[in-house]
Amino acid sequence: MDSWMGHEVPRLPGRSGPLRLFDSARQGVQPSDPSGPATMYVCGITPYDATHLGHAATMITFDLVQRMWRDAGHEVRYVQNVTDIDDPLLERADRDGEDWKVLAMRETALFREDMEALRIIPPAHYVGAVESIPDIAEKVLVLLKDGAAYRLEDGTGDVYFDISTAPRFGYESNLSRDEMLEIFPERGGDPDRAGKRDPLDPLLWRGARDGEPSWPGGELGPGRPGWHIECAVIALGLLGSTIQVQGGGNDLLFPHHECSAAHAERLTGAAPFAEHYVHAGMIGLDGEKMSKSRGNLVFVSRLRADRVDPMAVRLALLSGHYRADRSWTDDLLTAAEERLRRWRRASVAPAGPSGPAFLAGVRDRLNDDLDSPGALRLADEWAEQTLAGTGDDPAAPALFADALDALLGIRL
Ligand code: 5CA
Ligand code: ZN
Repeated sequence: MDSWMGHEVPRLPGRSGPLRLFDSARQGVQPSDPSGPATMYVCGITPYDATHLGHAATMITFDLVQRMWRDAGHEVRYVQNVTDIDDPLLERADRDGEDWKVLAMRETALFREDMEALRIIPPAHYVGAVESIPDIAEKVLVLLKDGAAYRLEDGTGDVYFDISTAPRFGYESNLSRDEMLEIFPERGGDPDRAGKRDPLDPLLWRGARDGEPSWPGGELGPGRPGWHIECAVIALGLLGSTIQVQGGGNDLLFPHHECSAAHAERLTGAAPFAEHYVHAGMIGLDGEKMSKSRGNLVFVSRLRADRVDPMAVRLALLSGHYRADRSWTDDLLTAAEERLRRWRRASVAPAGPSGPAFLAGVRDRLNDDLDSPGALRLADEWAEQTLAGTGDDPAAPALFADALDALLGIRL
């Protein structure tokens, strides 16, 4: 599948120190300083609706990871998926009497435009579930033959993963079994399905049903893939048996990332699947969770159509820490627009306080678990002093603009 267009990223003098990131599995901030290429897999959209500000915030978070790694001199290998076949997509297409393929193509195209407008550096590989089906079917068969998966005996052809064969199950989310049992059905799981060995066993392959799309699965029989195995197989195929960062919103902590890791680890024998499991907070609207049922989604494409500067949208989302669940408000956008105006004025001043000191400060803040609010405060201080006429570094305004562009993705 095609990714989107990238932008040129300014080169900055010197190099960043190692990036430190919170890892959900180890429940603490740990360095991410790989000796080889830095590898990252981010869980992308299920394209049944337009990109909302929650998706945007999550994509911006991992864009910062990529920017800081590059700034530290790492080669970055970044893969993102599109879940272009799954129950929610089929349900929406059914509801609207639309072909699911047309719906997926349209929303994915819109997502690409939104990502470009927000200056998200594109992944090297942007991969759909549908195009990955032969690989997924092959790996499900491996799990089946290996005794880590089983077929239900009800004639459906459905195949489940046996979590009792994953001794580390639970290490990624750090949830108790009771907590898992509570969350599982809320996030696509089917604990009550008759014939499963454990209520938490996740679906690997859904046998073909009348009226549902299906693909030949070879020895597996016709059907379509489960959700967690999709991400495990795409990541393993393009990035190797272990990766630096597995990313997504914190709604994916369990069961999605726990199950993906369990599948991958069983397939490769290498653990942990990801060195860091990184989770972005949920974005809500005016204090309420943004959700389709509440009808309170704010779409990036809507804001763009209303002529809102995408850089203001990006800046508004960066004004909160990525890990915090937080709310979008109109005031947040107004404040970001105001901030952008001040920064733009300061960036064309004849001189300002030391550029290298500003750059070092921003690098330090972002390397500290992506402290974007801290980085924004430093930029505010620098701009305030510059606009007040203090500071005598004539190269500082240009470096200020380059640093914001390269590290925060904010082009003035
Ligand atoms: N296709 C799957 C991942 S494999 C999926 O969760 N799709 S999604 O469209 O629901 O979400 C796309 C990405 O945005 C995921 O990383 C998800 O965790 C994140 N996300 C979804 N809603 C929000 C939100 N309200 N705030 C922040 N991030 C969100
Ligand atoms: Zn995923």
